[in-house]
Amino acid sequence: MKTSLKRELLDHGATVVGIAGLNGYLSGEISHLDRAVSIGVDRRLNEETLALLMKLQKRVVRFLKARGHKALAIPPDSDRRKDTFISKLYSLFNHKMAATSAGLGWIGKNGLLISPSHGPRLSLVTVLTDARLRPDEPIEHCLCGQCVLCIDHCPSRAITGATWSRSAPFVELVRLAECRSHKTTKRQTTGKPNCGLCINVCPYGRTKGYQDQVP
Ligand code: B12
Ligand code: SF4
Ligand code: SF4
Repeated sequence: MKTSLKRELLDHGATVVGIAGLNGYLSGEISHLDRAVSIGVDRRLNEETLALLMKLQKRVVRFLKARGHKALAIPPDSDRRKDTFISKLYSLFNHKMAATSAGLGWIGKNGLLISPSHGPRLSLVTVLTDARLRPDEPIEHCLCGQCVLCIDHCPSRAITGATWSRSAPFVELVRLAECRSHKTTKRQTTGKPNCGLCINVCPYGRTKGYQDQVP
């Protein structure tokens, strides 16, 4: 079942797919759905990408429900969905946590999921399920090494330089208030809310010429 689900998603636009085992890590309301299908696409999170991610989620939900399992799709822009009863559950879940647990990458110094092949350039989405899919191997440690490019380039000096590991996942990596306020100022001055310099400078997953900067 796992192989055919992954194949179907990769054939329809997913860049990477992993299965996470989240037993013991979920809040009570969703703890019965302790497997996660974590999906990444190598595109920035714009309207088109949101549509693709949600189409992929629908495929997963159809696939699992047709085999008698429960499935809960957490939308990619979970913080912007506040209109339905089910949306109360979204804030209980974090796509990066599913992705590290599914072996798709680690959390970099920039606070983002870093995939060895695509760096921080993946937009993520998750479907939780009770199907007994065999989990992939989680990633345990940050592989940023001595690199400090994102720290040096962050315009709001929001990146602290701390290092993530699965055993200490909630260290303060990014001072989110600083990041958020930089983006608000940017929206006021340029009309565009996003910054993403910490994505652009990361050597992981950059096109050739930049590969030799990988620490
Ligand atoms: C809210 C939010 C923001 C807020 C942050 C506020 C906050 N308190 O987190 C703001 C507006 C600042 C923001 C900014 C950005 N965001 Co944002 N954001 C989110 C959102 C909606 C929720 C994040 C969340 O739950 N945070 C709660 C805190 C507690 O978790 P965290 O620190 O983020 O992550 C920790 C856990 O994952 C933990 N962890 C990891 N593995 C494991 C394993 C286990 C077992 C455990 C227990 C924990 C654990 O370690 C992480 C680091 O401490 C997610 C979508 C989602 N539902 O996941 C997108 C998301 C995280 N954002 C994303 C992006 C792209 C951005 C921006 C680049 C946007 C931009 N272009 O400017 C910036 C990047 C800033 C940065 N360097 O982090 C992407 C990240 C993709 C990636 N490759 O990582 C996401 C996943 C959206 C998506 N669907 O793709 N964001
Ligand atoms: S999105 Fe911009 S301001 Fe926020 S952490 Fe990344 S580089 Fe810094
Ligand atoms: S720029 Fe360097 S330190 Fe920052 S996330 Fe990428 S590899 Fe890690």
